[in-house]
Amino acid sequence: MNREGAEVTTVAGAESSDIVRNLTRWTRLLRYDTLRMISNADSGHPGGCMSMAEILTCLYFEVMRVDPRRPDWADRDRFILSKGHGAPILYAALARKGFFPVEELKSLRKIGSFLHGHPDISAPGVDMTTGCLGQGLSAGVGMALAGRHDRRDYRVFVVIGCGEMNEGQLWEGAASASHFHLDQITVVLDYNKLQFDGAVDEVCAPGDVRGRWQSLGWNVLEIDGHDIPQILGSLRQANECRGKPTIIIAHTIKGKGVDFMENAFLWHSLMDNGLLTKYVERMQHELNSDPDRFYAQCLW
Ligand SMILES: Cc1ncc(C[n+]2csc(CCOP(=O)(O)OP(=O)(O)O)c2C)c(N)n1
Ligand SMILES: [Mg+2]
Repeated sequence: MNREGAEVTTVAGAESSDIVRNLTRWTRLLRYDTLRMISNADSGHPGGCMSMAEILTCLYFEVMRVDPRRPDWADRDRFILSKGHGAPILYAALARKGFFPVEELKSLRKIGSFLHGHPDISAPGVDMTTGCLGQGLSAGVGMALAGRHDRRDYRVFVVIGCGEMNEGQLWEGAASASHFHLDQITVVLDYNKLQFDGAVDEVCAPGDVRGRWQSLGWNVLEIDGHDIPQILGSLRQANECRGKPTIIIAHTIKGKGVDFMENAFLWHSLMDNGLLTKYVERMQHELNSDPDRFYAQCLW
């Protein structure tokens, strides 16, 4: 049973293939929304959005307890996109979940829009303003301590990037989450091995990533971050872990799903909008001609 009294679905088994198929569809749509938004805004960070598409889909469409009609609901699970430059795919997930109309996605980075280049709490469903790397986990620790104080059972999910591990404040948050036994915190590391201007190992090597978190007392899980059953399984394991926070080291590919973007660090930011716009048009055409009418009804 889950916290709302409903039967918990298991990762393996007949019914789970429906769940996986459904989540795969949402992931594809979020990728489309994100690329379209960035192409429309002529600005943004596509590579790091593509690498966490499956992770965000699983969180918003299967795991997190949220209610789009009540974005300020006190018992909602909290989500912090600590790698705030990945905002477009968070906005796509929030819009598709129903926090605001999908039409709003057109306003990314436009004057007057609440869809800023980096997440801001003025957007419905955004729990924390981010963009300055390294701060999200500290904010998550505060939220988890507040939940404990108020005797609420919400969970706190934080997505961090691998270049973000260069930020000292991240490790202050990691140490305090463990010190206070905040088992309601789950961090997902989008470990795509690239950051802004090259490979993380060349810019400033993070060292033994698993060992660093373990040494601070964290429960450490390691998965393929594009494998939906593995993501679901690890998130459920994290929810069941008691006495310590969990980090899921999700091995991913920057730019995943877009041939010219995969593992190309220059696509951290928008490299060539002509190329991206053509790709989005092709993607739109493919989704439109998909036998699954689901996509045709969702395009914008
Ligand atoms: C404190 C701070 N320093 C520098 C930046 C500029 N910056 C934006 S994204 C980025 C690279 C982040 O790499 P990573 O965490 O691996 O993100 P991903 O590969 O998932 O996009 C940098 C250095 C920033 N946003 N905040
Ligand atoms: Mg990275």
